Amino acid sequence: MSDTAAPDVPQTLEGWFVQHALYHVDWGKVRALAPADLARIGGEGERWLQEAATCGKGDTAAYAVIGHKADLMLVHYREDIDALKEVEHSLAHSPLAEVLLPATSFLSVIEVSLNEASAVAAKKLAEQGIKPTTARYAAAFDQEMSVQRKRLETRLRPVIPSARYACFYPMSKRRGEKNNWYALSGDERRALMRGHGKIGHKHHQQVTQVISGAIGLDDWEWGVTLFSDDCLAFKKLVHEMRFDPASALYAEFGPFHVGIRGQPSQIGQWLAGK
Ligand code: 76R
Repeated sequence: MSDTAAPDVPQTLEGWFVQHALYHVDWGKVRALAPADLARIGGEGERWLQEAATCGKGDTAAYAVIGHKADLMLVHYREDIDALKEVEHSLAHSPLAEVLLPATSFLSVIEVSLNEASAVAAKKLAEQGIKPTTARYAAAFDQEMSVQRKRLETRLRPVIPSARYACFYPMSKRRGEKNNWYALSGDERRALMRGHGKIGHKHHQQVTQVISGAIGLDDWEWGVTLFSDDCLAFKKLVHEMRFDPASALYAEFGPFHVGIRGQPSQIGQWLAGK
């Protein structure tokens, strides 16, 4: 399929499919377990998590979530939706699931916007006098996009950053009567995203962000996952962005979840309250 059909729809590249899966731990049940059963579930939990994290194509990380919205957040990066279903299903059938209750989940796919790159490519082709409706234009445009894909491969299929803390929230762009992101022109959206990127870039030493697109996949339009060794950096970054027009006028936010990264070997101890 050609990438040239609708010039004002931002071009995007997609990488890993992502599931944020949040669970409550049934602590009453955990406390009532015989020590041998607790050890068995902890050991199997470690094995399951280790296997999920080393699946070959993708990654899995576990976070102990602060607060009552959930206790455990699993973040899965996988090649396709089928592989996400597989990891979800294998957990449902593992001993660890005996003490877990589903809280919520979010399905998305890692996305890098080519909004800037595609505008530059379109301009370049226009300057060469290549008309947008021609096959030559489609071929040249697709060629440019495949160059971008190679350049961006490590951002599209990353390993989950090893930072101690993660902050996950879903968001959408506003479609209000007055402020409607989708009614803006491409140039207006690009200008706003440039301002957004500039603010984001000021924080890039402290925070790694992974943006995943969920339009057509889940109830919000994007998943935002921030990773940092300093959880105050989440507050500073998100606070500053609230004043930026891209967020101040056009962003709607879902629930925030903050968690502390745990290694597979820690899950047994964690369940045991250590
Ligand atoms: O791809 C890039 O890194 C270039 C610039 C960029 C884009 C295109 C960028 C930079 N973002 C982009 C797209 Mn972002 N981002 C968010 C949030 O809380 C809020 O107010 C909003 C949630 C944060 C915290 C954040 C951080 N970004 C997007 C999109 C897709 C929109 C679209 O395509 O229409 C969303 C929904 C979104 C939301 N962004 C950055 C950051 C940070 C820290 C950066 C700088 C990255 C760096 O320079 O290393």
